[in-house]
This record gives sequence, C-alpha cells and structure tokens, in this order.
Amino acid sequence: DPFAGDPPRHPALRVNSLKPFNAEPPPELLTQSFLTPNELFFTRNHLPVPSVEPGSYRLRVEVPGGRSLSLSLAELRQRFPKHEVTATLQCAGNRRSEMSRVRPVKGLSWDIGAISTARWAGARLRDVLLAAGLANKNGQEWHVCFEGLDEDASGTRYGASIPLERAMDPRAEVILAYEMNGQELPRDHGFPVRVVVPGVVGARSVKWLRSVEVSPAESPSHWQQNDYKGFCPSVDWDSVDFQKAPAIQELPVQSAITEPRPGAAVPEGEITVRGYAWSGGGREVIRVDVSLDGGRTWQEAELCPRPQRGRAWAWALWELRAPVAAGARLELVCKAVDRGYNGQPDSVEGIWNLRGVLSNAWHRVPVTVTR
Ligand code: MTE
Ligand code: MO
Repeated sequence: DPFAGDPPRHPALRVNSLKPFNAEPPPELLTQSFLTPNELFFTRNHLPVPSVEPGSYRLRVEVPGGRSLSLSLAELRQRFPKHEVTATLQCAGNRRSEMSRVRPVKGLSWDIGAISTARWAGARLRDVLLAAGLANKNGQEWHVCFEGLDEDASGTRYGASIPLERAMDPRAEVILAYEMNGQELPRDHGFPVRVVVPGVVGARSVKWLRSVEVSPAESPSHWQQNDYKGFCPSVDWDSVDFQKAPAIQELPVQSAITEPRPGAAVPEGEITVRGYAWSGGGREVIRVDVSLDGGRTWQEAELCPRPQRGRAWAWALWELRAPVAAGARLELVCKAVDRGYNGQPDSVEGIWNLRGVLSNAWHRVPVTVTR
C-alpha cells in the first residue's frame, strides 16, 4: 500500500477520498477563526504523502544561464530573509458538488470547504531565483516550474507552474514556505517546503517541493496541461481540447454561507447567517450581499475587520443578523463583490464545465424557521 506512510489526521475532517487523502473541514468550523487551524486546513493530495528526512532534504533550483543551486533546509532558512504572508488557498474544485447536481462532472465531490487560510512564512521565491543568477527576462513570457517529491507507481511526480513575472514581482509575495501558522509545515501540507502563490488557484502551490526550474514553457505536468482549465458548458469528454484553454491562475470572486446549513430548522426571532468571501489576484472583497428570499431582496452583510494591510490575499469572514418569523421557509443566498466590481453568477447552469472547476455561483441555502 503506497499510502501506508500517510500521516494521522483530525477526526473532524470530512473525507472525500482516503487514498489519496482529500478532506475538508465541516463548514461551521471553517469560519470559526480567521486563520484555519493546521489540523483542520483542507487537504488536497493527488498522490501518497512523501516521507522526507529534513536533514538530507535538498531543493534543486535551475535557472538558464545561471548556476544551479542545491539548498538544504538550513540554507533556505538562513540565506534568505523570512517573509510572512497571510493567504487563503482555494482548490479549483471547491463547491464542485453543486455543479454535479446540474449534470455529472469528473472530480472529487467537494462541498464548500476546499478553502482555508493560514499565515505562511518562508523565503521569497524572487530572492532564491536572484541568488541562482536569474538574468533579466524582461518582456519574455517565461515560467517557473515546480515539481513535488510525491510520485505515483510509474515515477510521475506532481508539478505545476506560474508565470515568471508573478514569481519576480515583490508585490505578488510568492514564497517557498517552511512554516504554517507559526509551526513547521504539517506533512499533509508539504513538509518541509511548499510553494505558496497568494491569490492563485491552490494547484500551483506545490507541496513537498523538490525542484524549481525557470523555463520558456509552462510545466509539462498533466495538472498544468490537461487539468485545471475552464470550458464552455457544451464541451464534453469527446470534444474537449485542453490545449485550447489557458491554465487557471488567478481565481474569480467566491463566497459561501457556512451557517446555517442547508435544510436546517432555525428558531424564530433573529437569524445569524455566517460565511466567507474571497477573490483571486489580491482583489479585496468590498461587499457581501445576503438575501433571505432567494434573491428578490438583499441586505449588506457585515465584514469582519481585515487584519492585514496591502493586498487582500486572505478571505473576509462576514455575518448578517436579521429578524425571522416562525413558519417561514427561507432561501438564504450570498454573493460577494471584489475591488474590481466583479460579481458572482446567479446560477450554476451557465458556468457548468466537465471538470467542475470554478464553481462560484450565488450560494443558496434553504432553511425553515420554527417556533
Ligand atoms: N503539491 C503536490 N506536490 N501534490 C499535490 O497533490 N495538490 C495541489 C496543491 N499542491 C498538490 C500540491 C492542489 S490541487 C491544491 S488545491 C493544494 O495543493 C492544496 O493544498 P493543501 O492540501 O495544503 O490544502
Ligand atoms: Mo486543487
């Protein structure tokens, strides 16, 4: 069993697949704190968790025309200033289960919890690439390819890439993280080193980082080339051409209701609706609108104060309290607006796609009010 060496996990996690391990926290725990506790952070593994002996760990860095580096964990910690960034990671498949209800899709059936937030710390990728002697690639659309230490039986490793421009932009804050919420990275989240690409789909934040390579082409990996792309609702598995669509990088604006849960009976008097909202590219969420009547009338939710300055790499948690009368059947709905005034689509039908990615329609939660 290639998964026999996987680490123990928290019993509260909702498991979507055991081997490889994929799990999300229950919605009501997700928004209990701004930073998701490490043991509750959603986990998305494609392969067995590698066992890494930290003393013999080396990170290979390859830059064309530069010198190749082989960095130990101690060198990564000592040679480069430690940079901290609070960032939300979201899987492209978050809320996929709502898409499958319209028409079946291929992929893990995530509910609304394939998203979590942590304070990450590590070396800036930019600093590491400069130390490797990266020459000026101005005006050229190069890429930084990452490979993980996790591999399947045939030796194929997880890989992904981001544009070099993002890697080198100091304001993009891409780091090679060795800490998560003040602790060393847990095994499920990439011990000893992972990439964290704020504002970008989780798939590019490669865990158990083995190598970093600057290249004129995107990563040749399956997960960069033939997955994590969006398509027209009419495209099916016979007609799909993965080379036609760009790889997902920044994600669209997203929000969901974490409390109450669909089908809940809430007591009359005052209802409290809670949830999260987030947008890709560091675009701050400026507003969350909530409806109690399926979208006919709206109220503005209260956003919890944002603890950090600069770009909004992390989600906003929000809350709305409203009076409700016994006997009512409510359809709670939420939708967020980001700094670019981008909104969410009102229904799933128009954004349905065969892989079930980018599922960000208005989130709808039916509840009844009891005496
Ligand atoms: N990195 C490696 N090496 N292997 C993986 O399977 N999964 C990716 C990404 N990095 C993955 C990986 C995907 S699809 C996501 S959404 C995030 O890791 C999830 O990170 P997490 O498990 O820490 O939440
Ligand atoms: Mo993902």
